[in-house]
Amino acid sequence: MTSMTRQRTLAALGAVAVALGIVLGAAAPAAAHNYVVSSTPADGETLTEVPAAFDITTNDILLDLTGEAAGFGMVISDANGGFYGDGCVTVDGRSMSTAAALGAAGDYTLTFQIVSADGHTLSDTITFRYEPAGDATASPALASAPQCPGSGDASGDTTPGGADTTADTESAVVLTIVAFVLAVIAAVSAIIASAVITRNRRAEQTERSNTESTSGS
Ligand SMILES: [Cu+2]
Repeated sequence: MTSMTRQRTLAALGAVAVALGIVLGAAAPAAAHNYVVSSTPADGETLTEVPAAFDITTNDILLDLTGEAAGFGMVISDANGGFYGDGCVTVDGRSMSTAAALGAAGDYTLTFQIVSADGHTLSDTITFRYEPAGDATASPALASAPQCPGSGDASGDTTPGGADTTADTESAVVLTIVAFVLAVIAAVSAIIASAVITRNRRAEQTERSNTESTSGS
């Protein structure tokens, strides 16, 4: 009977451990940076035609809090410092895209910035070659990186630094909420565990006294 009680206690503690594990396990991926799982073009790829769009897909949801792609950007440049495209990006779930445009054949760089699911801003580059077959129409190079029309906000601050500060604040808020939720779960788990142990101890004592009184009579 005692071993049965112990098993019940262990089962209860196990359930608490599993519940905590699920919560921590769910929180862990959310706290990691997103990473790129695919892109058009792929890093090092040679394009023979201009694709419908340039896009980046990551492993997790992109954090587009304003719905206006704040903190997101894609810049296409050639080896001579010329820029292409309209500077506008669309964020949709795990992906970000921009209308594709390229000039003459040559080496290009796609520089991008995203806001991770955890609120951190990440940027990286993808290099690729463009070797159009036949007489493809080349878009004219722009002297500076294009700004998406209508993307300028009230502060006018679209620099990566500005986006970074906002992202860090958002990240701190998210981490605080996660820490609070974990603390509440830990407290509730401890209360449940101690209640189960106390109850089982009482049951054990009752069983023991019952056994004693039975054998005594
Ligand atoms: Cu991060």
